[in-house]
Amino acid sequence: MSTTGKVIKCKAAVLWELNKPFAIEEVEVAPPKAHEVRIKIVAAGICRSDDHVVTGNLVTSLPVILGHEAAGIVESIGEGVTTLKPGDKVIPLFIPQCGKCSVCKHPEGNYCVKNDLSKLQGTLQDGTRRFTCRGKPVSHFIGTSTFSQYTVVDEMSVAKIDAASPLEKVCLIGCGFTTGYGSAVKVAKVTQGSTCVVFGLGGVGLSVIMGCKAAGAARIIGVDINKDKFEKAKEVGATECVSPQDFKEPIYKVLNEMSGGGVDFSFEVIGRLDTMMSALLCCQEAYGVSVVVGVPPNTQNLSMNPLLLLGGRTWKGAVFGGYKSKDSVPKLVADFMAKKFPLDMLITHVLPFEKINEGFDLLRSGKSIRTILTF
Ligand code: COD
Ligand code: ZN
Ligand code: ZN
Repeated sequence: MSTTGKVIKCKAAVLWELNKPFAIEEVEVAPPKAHEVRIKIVAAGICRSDDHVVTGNLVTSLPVILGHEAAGIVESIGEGVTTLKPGDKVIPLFIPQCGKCSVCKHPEGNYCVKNDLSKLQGTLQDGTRRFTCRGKPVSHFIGTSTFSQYTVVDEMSVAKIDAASPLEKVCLIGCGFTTGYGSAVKVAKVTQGSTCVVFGLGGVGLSVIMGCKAAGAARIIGVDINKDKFEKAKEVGATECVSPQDFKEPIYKVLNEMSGGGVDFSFEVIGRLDTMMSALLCCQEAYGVSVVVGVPPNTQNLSMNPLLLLGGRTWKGAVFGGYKSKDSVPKLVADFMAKKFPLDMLITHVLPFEKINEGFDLLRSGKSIRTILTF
């Protein structure tokens, strides 16, 4: 029996209160309106930013269905949808690509003005919600809400991908992998033979390393206070790894010495102000490029001496690896299918969706790189 045009009752992980476990609830998912798509989620990764909502560091209205790194299959489409049809394999996009705004029209910009990351309104583009639980409307999260068996997204927030792609792996292209890899190849534009430093060796940091390697970097130095992270970092391409705790001198000085005067490219993939400054200081003062990938909790500010930039350093940042989402995700999936980069090494745990709280415990204890929930 077709579900097209009908409300679907299914299971979703609902966050009712901050710092509380998710409740697996029966929710009602309304059919897609015009220019919207309803998706059956097949696999979803757990990302640090989801946890930032649970802890209150990212503020959105509750109750909410989190999750933004996933892959699934189109169940039905609303009026006027032209880029997708039922049965298509897809990846939801937490940064949309409307194709019409000044950012979408700019050759380099990817932070489409229709994004909900800067506002966290908790609705789809028309300002309303498609989820209901226990008679109450439930908020969306950055236009995706993938911790649900079914979700509704705007057409500008979903990309069609290769029908042969393994959804339980390519879901990582929906956030973690792309954020890291693009920060190296697209945002920093790492060059052949260069020296790179990556602060933070979580899933995103490892993806930065993969990008540096793909771009032909000669040296890739991993920095982390947890030495358990070094082995995997070397597996994906780090040529050496250091812990700041092993040195008396500040880590930027150690890195300046190691590189003979400053590195070509540095990346902050932790989300801390002190390591953002270390990353800036360790790159060469005349031509070094430092990329901010992590976001610190709350609205912390950094004060810096502008002289640090006057010599010619570049300090930049981007979300989603600077990629225009709807255009780039299908290409990245094709690159994965062509074995241009691995994703398996980022996946440390696979759990049934119902065990989502266990997955978050693994993230918080530092035991997992990425946990994939299967539906
Ligand atoms: N010095 C060195 N290493 C450290 C330090 C420190 N002081 N503190 C922590 N670390 C290490 C940890 O041991 C860990 O290995 C690593 O840093 C961080 O890894 P994870 O696993 O916590 O994080 P990731 O790799 O999953 O993600 C990191 C981000 C910084 C990218 C992420 O948390 C973030 O800030 N995202 C926001 C940016 C964004 O694009 N958001 C959009 C949707 S996600
Ligand atoms: Zn994420
Ligand atoms: Zn746009």
